[in-house]
Amino acid sequence: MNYLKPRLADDAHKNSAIIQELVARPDSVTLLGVKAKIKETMGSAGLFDEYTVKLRGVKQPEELALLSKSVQLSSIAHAEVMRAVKPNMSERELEGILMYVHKKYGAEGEGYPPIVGVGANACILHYEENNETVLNNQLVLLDVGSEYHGYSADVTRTVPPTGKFTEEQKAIYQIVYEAQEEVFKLCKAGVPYASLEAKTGEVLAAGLIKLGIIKEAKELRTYYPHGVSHHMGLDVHDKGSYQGNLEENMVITVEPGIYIPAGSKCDKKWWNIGVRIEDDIVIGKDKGTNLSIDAPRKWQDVEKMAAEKSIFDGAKFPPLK
Ligand SMILES: [Mn+2]
Repeated sequence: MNYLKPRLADDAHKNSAIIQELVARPDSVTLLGVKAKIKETMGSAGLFDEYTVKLRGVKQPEELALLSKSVQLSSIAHAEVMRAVKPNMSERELEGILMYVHKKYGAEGEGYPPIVGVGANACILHYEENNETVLNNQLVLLDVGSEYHGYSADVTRTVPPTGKFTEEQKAIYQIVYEAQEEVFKLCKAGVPYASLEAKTGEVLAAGLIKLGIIKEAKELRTYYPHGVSHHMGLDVHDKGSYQGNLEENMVITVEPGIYIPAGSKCDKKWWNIGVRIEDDIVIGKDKGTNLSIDAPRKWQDVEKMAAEKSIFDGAKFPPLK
C-alpha cells in the first residue's frame, strides 16, 4: 500500500517553498529555520512519525530475508561463544568472538554497541565497557547483534563460563525462560501488543515470589526495570506501532530479564545474578517464527552446547616482549 499518496504527491517537494529554501541553501542554519516553519505549517514531526511507523512497522519480504540472515548469523555467533567461553576469559574476548563470526558472514558490523557483562556487570542495563578481565563462575550476559546489509539483529544470551549453571543461577534463568515461552504464544496477528508486557510481569513476579525474592508483584520493577519488546529492522529499535494489535510481518524482540545487584533486599545468594534472554520474532497469522533459534535457550541446551568444542579452543599467540 502506498501510504504517502493520499497526502503528498511524489513531486510535492518541488511545489513546497519551504523545502526549496533548503534545496537552495542546504546548511544547518537553513535547516533549523525550515524545521521551525514545517512545525508551524504541518504540526511538528507528527507526520513523519505517522508515515515511518506504517512503512517500517510491517516488513516487506525483502526486508524479512535480510533480517532473518542478520539474526541467524548473530545466533550462530552466540552459539560459538557458548562453546568457547571459559572462566579465565575476559568480557572483551567474548565480544571479539561474536564480532569475528559476524564479519566471517559478511556483516558490516554490529547494530548497537555490544554488551558483554559478567556478574555485577550483567545487572547494569546498557553496560558497554566490557572491561572485566576474568569471568570466573558468574553468569555472563551477552546482548550482541550484527548489522547485515542495513538490518540489525538483537540477540541476548546468558551463559555460565564453567559450562554449568549453579542452582541459584538456574532458578533465575528458568523464570526468565518461562516468561519468554509464555510471551511467544502471544506473538501472532490480532493480539494486543500491550498484552506481552502484562504476561511478562505476571510470570516474572510469580517466579520471584515463589523464590522468596519479592513478596508482592508490585516489587517486580526493582528486578525487571525495562520493557519486554520493541520493533526491530533498519534500526535495532525500529519504528513501529506500540498501540493496538500485532500485525503479520512485524518483527519484534521478546526479552524478559531479571537483575539482582549486590545489596538487594533479598538473600545474598541471589546477588550479582543478571539474566536476560532475547529472541527476534516474526509475527505470523497463527503463530510467530523465532529467527534466533540457532542460539540455544533452554538451560539444558546451553550446557550441552558448552560441552562442545569451539574453533577458538586453545587459541594461543606468542607472549608480548
Ligand atoms: Mn532489544
